[in-house]
Amino acid sequence: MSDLDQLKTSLLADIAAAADEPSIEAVRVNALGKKGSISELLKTLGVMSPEERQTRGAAINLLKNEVTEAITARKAALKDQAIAERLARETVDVSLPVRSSPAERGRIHPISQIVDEITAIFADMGFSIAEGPDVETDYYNFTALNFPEGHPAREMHDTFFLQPDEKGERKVLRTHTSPVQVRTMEAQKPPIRIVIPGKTYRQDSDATHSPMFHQVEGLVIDKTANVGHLRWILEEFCKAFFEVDNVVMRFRPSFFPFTEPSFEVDIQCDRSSGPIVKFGEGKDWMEILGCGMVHPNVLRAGGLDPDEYQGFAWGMGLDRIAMLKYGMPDLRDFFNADVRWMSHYGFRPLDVPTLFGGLSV
Ligand code: 2U9
Repeated sequence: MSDLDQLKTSLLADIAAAADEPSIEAVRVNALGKKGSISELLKTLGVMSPEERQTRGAAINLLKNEVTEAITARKAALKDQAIAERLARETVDVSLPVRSSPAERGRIHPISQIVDEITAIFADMGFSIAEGPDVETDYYNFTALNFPEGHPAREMHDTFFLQPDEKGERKVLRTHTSPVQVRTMEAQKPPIRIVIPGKTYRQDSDATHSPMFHQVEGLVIDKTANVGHLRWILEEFCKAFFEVDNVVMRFRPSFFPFTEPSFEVDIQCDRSSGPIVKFGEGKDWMEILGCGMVHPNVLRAGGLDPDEYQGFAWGMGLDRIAMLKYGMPDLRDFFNADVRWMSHYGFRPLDVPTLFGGLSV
């Protein structure tokens, strides 16, 4: 057997034995690469006599073509084999449920949803949103709101007090969002039309009370604001919020230090069918908020002359309203950070409440 035949036999055996794409590439480099066995033979063509080149040169070229063809064919076969193996390995179970992305699984907390709904309603009536600090001075939380020093109304609020600071001043966690209205009156000239959603704090804890809870309050101040305007605004609010065409409201006289006269407002409803109360129908009454004309002392504390300006304000607890509207039985679940509760009661982030698109979809 000639040396060329021997080489051919050995290379064809290597080609047949190559079991994967990297192995066949190694065989190619050994034979046809820069220093490969066939490439070395081709280099000898230059020093051959013309006769020798015709016979041995032709034989070397033939060997090169045969080996190249064999490598190409084996490469293609190994590539097909690799694809077939990968397809067999990477099976996809199309019957599995589609895994939703975190953005789709995320939920808006019912309290945030209620705040968005209420601010959408009041923004539509021309109100702005105002905010203020959770840690307040005794002055803004009580004194400016006409709570006299040592008055029992201060005790009623079950206040959380902070340690006194270096000046001996004892700050509080605000017991209502009303300090924000006083701060706004000081900073802004009437007409004022604001709503204030926010966290509030009182020492109280059971199935319907949490030490941290949420309120939305509202304030209107100008030269002619009166109880008729207040009533219309609250009626429009209730119709939009409870998504009904009509509400029947009842104003009962009440007492708050910061308003005079003061009222508690009930709306007619139907409580006969379980935890979700129906509004705009029925024979029951439910208290939903308090309101009144701003007390002259409070106007003065805000830097306004009660002989020139007057106004009205209202306040409501959001947590109870959220429980009523969406049928959640226990307030404590609101703050347990349980994702199962959130995926049941939460709202989709892209379903932003608007008056034209619907508040709660
Ligand atoms: C200023 C003047 C007046 C806000 C008001 C109420 C009536 C009220 C309660 C409802 C349930 C608080 O969460 S709750 O316990 N609030 O009944 N709030 S009038 O009156 C103000 C506020 C600020 C300067």
